Amino acid sequence: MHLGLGAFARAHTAVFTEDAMLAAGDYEWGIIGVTQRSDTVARQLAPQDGLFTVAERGDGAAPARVVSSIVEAISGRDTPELVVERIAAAATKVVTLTITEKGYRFDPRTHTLDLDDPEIQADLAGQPPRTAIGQITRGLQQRALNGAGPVTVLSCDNLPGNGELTGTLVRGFAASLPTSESGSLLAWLQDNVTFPSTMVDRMVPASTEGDLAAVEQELGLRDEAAVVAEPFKQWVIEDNFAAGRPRWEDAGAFFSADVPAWEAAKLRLLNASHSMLAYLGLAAGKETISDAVADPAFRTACRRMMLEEALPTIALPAGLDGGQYCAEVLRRFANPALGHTTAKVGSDGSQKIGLRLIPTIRGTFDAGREPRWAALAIAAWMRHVAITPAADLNDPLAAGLHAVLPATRMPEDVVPALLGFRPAFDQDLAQHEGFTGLLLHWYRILENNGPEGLGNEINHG
Ligand code: CS2
Repeated sequence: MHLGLGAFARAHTAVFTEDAMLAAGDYEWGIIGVTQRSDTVARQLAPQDGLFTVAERGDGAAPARVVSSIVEAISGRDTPELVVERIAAAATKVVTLTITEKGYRFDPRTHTLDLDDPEIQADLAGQPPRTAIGQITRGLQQRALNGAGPVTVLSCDNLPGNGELTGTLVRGFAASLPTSESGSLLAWLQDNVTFPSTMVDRMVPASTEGDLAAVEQELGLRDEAAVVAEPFKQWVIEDNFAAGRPRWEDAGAFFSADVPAWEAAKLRLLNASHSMLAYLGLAAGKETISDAVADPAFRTACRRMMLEEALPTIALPAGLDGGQYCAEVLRRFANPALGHTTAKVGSDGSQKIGLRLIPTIRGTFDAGREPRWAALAIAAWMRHVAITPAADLNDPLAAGLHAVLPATRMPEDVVPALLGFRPAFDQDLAQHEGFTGLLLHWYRILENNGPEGLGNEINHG
């Protein structure tokens, strides 16, 4: 099963799974894909028997290929009962997830299930479950009743300790059910379900009409569900499976006991600088990440954030060369054929900045230095929030963010107001004078000096 059948899952999970089957000659596997918020992909894949194209873009791109590992595509929104039934089926051995940060419905400060979320409450009250955590837990509950045996739940989202977090959320849901149900379910989960952590990496933009037309040219077939992706892909997985799995290692996945370190490195180097380039790019009217990283000043800011602030505050996993990794990240961002938009990477900022940038900011302050560059990324996000009308801000917390914004939009008002937005910033950081000072410095430059002035300030910083 795969929950969250977006472009990323098709270009990553589905490709690794097909490659594993091909390499191992083990064709016993197939993916039941579940779309979460809309049924578009399920509708696109159904008449194509689940087949879709992956077209690589950039240096070293392989020819377009048709991927056949998805055997069924269903809409979690329209047929939640079917999702529960499939998770509960004995044939299901692994449930993978790419539901994005906001799909987990967790409280970012406590890393526990957000029991105030109305959809979680409705799922707990017994409606056909609409949230991913509700679907998984109800599916596991049914699985226990069916006696369908152990299963692995494998989060593939950009979250630190994604396996442990998913386990906590599922157990949190189970524990909030009536006691007549929760006790036995919690015991069953303990004995039958594992939640390994993973680090996933591949840049996969949303497919455009132009991408579909190019694929049609290449294949001679119209594919409504085609995806484009960079040639690079990586998957690091903790080997803790309850009930068998495809031999993903034969497809190039790497099994490691050190997934948290891989995940921290990826989040704080790649994803943090991705977000930084997105908000700097948006401020300067640049449409894509490759346009943003082509700006020498933005590239400098990004590189210095990684090398001077993020790297010194991360414990790298064995085998990862930090300097090389950063250079490789910048090279991948520069891929002009990918068309990864700053708007897309800049979406859901409230869910991302805390995971990607705040650990670097804390670590740098703790080491007695100023996180100048990471603060620039946060200031650029703040300004993006402040100048984008709430209705256009692509963020699940857009209304809440706009509710705290002052009417004046003066930097000295906006910065403290957004720092007071508790889902994003803890109180100690919000009251940190040094941090406020850095944010105000950059915010004023963004506001008053324009992209050129910003460039000058970066170059002289
Ligand atoms: C990006 C990621 O949209 C975003 O926030 O930073 O989706 C990024 O492209 C992937 O994590 C790359 O593996």
